[in-house]
Amino acid sequence: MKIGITCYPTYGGSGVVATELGIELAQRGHQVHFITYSQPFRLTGPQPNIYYHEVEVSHYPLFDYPPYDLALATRMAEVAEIYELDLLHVHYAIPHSVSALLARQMLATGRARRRLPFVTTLHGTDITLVGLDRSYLPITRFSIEQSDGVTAISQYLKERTQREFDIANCIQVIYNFVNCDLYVRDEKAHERRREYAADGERILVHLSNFRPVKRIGDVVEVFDRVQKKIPSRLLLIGDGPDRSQAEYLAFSKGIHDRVIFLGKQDRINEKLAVADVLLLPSQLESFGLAALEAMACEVVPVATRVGGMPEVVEDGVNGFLAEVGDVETMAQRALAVLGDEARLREMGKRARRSAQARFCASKIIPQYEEFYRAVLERTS
Ligand code: GMT
Repeated sequence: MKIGITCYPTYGGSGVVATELGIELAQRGHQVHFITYSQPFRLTGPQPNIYYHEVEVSHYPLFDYPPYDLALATRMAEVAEIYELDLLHVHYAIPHSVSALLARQMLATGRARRRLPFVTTLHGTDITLVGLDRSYLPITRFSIEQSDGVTAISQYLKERTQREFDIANCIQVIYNFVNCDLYVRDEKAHERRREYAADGERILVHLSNFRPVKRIGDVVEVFDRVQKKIPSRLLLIGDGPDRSQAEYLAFSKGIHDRVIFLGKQDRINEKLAVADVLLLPSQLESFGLAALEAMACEVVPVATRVGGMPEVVEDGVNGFLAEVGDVETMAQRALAVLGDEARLREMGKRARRSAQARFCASKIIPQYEEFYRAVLERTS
């Protein structure tokens, strides 16, 4: 198949999923065309079967708000015509599904007169935050309803979309995935630990885009309680609006020498695999991709019981769940495993087994292929 993929190419879970999906599809022989305003950050080099088409947005002085969605629709239609795409797959409803809808109409009536079905994958904040803003809700609902196929990354998100948007479409849950061959705790990970911590110290990690929904302050609070009892370090991977607040909190608690801000990173698999515990105390997660990536590396997640997290982390089995803001419980759970090597390793192995059994790319990518085939058949 020839598939056009659009996503937010900068830091964020939906862009990660879209890019990793494109890479996996290309490895399986499909031709993948990314249509985005900059190169997706996890697309690090040239790869067979992958093409990248940049969307140029003109900054004419009259445009206080340059119309990106229109430039995107135009580029989608152009790329689809020139490269004879079979379908578009957009990640994050706003504004991508609206642009795809326009592109589909342009091709249906323009000189090309060809069909261009599009699939929308809902990731979370496109529904839970942005989509429920009155100024976006009607058009988001419309573009979801107009999609030729809709998927959601968790059962929670599917149900919430159906409930709050009151839409009639059938939404298929296709869970997020991880490449279990790449995300692995190997011997090299053991050696790399020494870059961050001394022998005998534990490593806790957090990975996100540092937005308020991630509650970075709670990450520092939990770590502060842990490091008082067990010698440990905190690795913070990523960047975003709440980073400086976290830096100041660590400084004011006098633990900044134990907190390592790594910023935006490539090869996340290598960084995660050095850790023992992942902290993900989010206000809301429709899935919690960071938890899954950590679990594949045998890192035990300590997360919040919100959204789709319980579909990924089973409390007390392959990780821990606590209520939002309950930093005491999160610290206690982390201490319980960090202080018991055998329990830590056993739980880490169980976390990996869960990731392998349900969320490996090899299990999930065929579901997308099947979904595309069904859409193409339905719309032919
Ligand atoms: O919250 C983020 O990290 C970004 C956001 C996005 O759409 O880029 O993430 C959402 O999609 C991820 C990938 O499907 C999910 O793993 C996250 O749980 C989800 N975030 C929220 O629901 C807050």
